[in-house]
Amino acid sequence: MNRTKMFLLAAALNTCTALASDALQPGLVGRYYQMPGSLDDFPTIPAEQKPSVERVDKQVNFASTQDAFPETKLVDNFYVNWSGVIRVPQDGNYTFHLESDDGSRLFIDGKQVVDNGGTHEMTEMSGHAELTAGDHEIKVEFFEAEVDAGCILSWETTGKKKEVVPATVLFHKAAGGEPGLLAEYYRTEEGTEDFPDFPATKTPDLKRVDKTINFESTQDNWPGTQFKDFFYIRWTGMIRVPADGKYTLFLDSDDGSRLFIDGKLVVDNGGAHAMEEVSGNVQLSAGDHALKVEYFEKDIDAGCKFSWKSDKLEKQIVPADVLFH
Ligand SMILES: [Ca+2]
Ligand SMILES: [Ca+2]
Ligand SMILES: [Ca+2]
Ligand SMILES: [Ca+2]
Repeated sequence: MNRTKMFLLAAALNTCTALASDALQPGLVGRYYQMPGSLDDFPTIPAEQKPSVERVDKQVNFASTQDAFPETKLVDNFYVNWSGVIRVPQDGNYTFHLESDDGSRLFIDGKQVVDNGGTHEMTEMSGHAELTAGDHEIKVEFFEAEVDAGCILSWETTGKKKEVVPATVLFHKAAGGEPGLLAEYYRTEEGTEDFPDFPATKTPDLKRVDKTINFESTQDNWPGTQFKDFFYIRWTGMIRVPADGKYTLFLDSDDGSRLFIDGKLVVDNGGAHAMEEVSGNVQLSAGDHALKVEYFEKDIDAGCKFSWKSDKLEKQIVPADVLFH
C-alpha cells in the first residue's frame, strides 16, 4: 500500500471513530450523592451540587449489603441517580421490577413506571410499559437511609422470562469528546536530550489518537510509527475521574516524561534516562480534568507508561474508558 492510500485509509478510520463516538457508550451514568443529614425519601439535588461519585454502571444490580455500596465509601444516607438509554429489542408490553432497600423508582421517557418509594427492607415493586423497539430514555432513582442497601432492576416480556436488565441494552451519551488522547509526534534534532521548546503552532510530523499511554520499552520504531530516536510526543485531552479523592499518578519512561493536570505539573520524570518510574500525588474531584503528558526519546530504548492508583483503585494503566479529547 502506498503512502497516499495509507493516508486515505487513516482518514477514513478517523471518520469512523468520530461517527462511532457520537453514538452511545455502554452502561448508565450513576451519580452518587452523600447526603448531609438522615434521609427518608428521595432528596431534591440542587443543579449545582456535584456528585460524590460519578461513574458508569453497566447494570443496576446491587445486592443488599450493610457495608459500603460497591466500590464507593457510601454506607448510609445517600442517593443515586442512574440515567441513560435502554435499547428495547422489540415492540411489546414490558414489566419492570425494582427491588430495593430503601426506596427506588423508575422512569422511562419521563414517565414513572415503578414506584418503590419509602424506607423499607429489600422489597420488589413492579410496573408495566408499552414500548416500541429502539432506544428509550431511562432513569432510576434510589436512596438508602441506613443499615442494608441494595437496588436491582429487572424486566420481563412475552417470550422472555424475568432477568436483571442486561448490560447489552443499557447505554449513555458520552459526556465529553471522543475516546482517547490526541497524540502529536514531532521529530527532534539529533542530540536533543530534553523536552523541546516548540511553538504551539508547530505542525506535528504525525497526529493520531492513542487510547492509552502504554508503550513498553523498545529499540525498534515506536509502535505504529517510523520514529526511532530523537522524537517528542505531546498527549492532550481529558481524564474522567470516577470519584473525589487523592490519586497517585505514575509515569514510567525512557527517556523523559512529565504530566500536567488542569495546567499544574503533577509528575516530573524529566531528563535522559533508562526506563524509570516517577509518581506524583494530586487531590481530584469527580469529573473531567484537563490532561497533558509530554515525552521525549533521545536514543536507544524508548517507552512510556501512564498508571494511576487511589484508595479505591489498584495500581493500573490508566484505562481507555477514562481518556478523551
Ligand atoms: Ca447502609
Ligand atoms: Ca436501608
Ligand atoms: Ca530509540
Ligand atoms: Ca532512550
